[in-house]
Amino acid sequence: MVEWTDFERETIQNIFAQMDYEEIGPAALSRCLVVYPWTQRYFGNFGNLYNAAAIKSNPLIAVHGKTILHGLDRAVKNMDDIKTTYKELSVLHSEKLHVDPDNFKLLADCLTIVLAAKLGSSFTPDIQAAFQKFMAVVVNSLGRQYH
Ligand code: HNI
Repeated sequence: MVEWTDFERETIQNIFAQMDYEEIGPAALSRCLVVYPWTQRYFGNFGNLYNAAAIKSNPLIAVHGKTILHGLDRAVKNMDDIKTTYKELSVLHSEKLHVDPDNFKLLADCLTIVLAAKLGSSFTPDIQAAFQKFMAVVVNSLGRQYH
């Protein structure tokens, strides 16, 4: 069971309350597909992923970037039991989508970088620490149903 300080809880709630999902979700997912090109293999039915410009302007990638953030919302609303919250999503990524769980960490890192660029100097080390702790729990929970 993960313990959260008041500061960590407030930080996570604030970050997601202020986040523009339309901007950040697509930016994080497309960055992941560009920086770690092997992650493109799971999106073979998403059309043109030929280069960075194609990925950034791909409407299906944009929609899916938002879907991922809405998926993270569930963890924000259930910070005390992220493991159970993600049980089904973990099974889906493992058994149906066959997504290598190492990729969750790559996406989490891309999201952190996109946020840092967006928030600038207000993304302090303390805030980054809280955010990365949250994403580490998400990544761990999404990887729970793999065997
Ligand atoms: Ni992921 C579908 C959440 C990481 C590949 N993913 C989903 C859905 C949610 C979701 C929510 C929609 C489920 C449904 O339809 O019921 N994914 C998340 C979250 C993370 C994540 C919260 C990590 C933070 N997914 C990843 C990664 C990959 C990935 C890293 C591959 C590199 N996900 C997929 C694919 C689908 C998917 C592929 C199905 C997409 C589709 O529409 O066909």
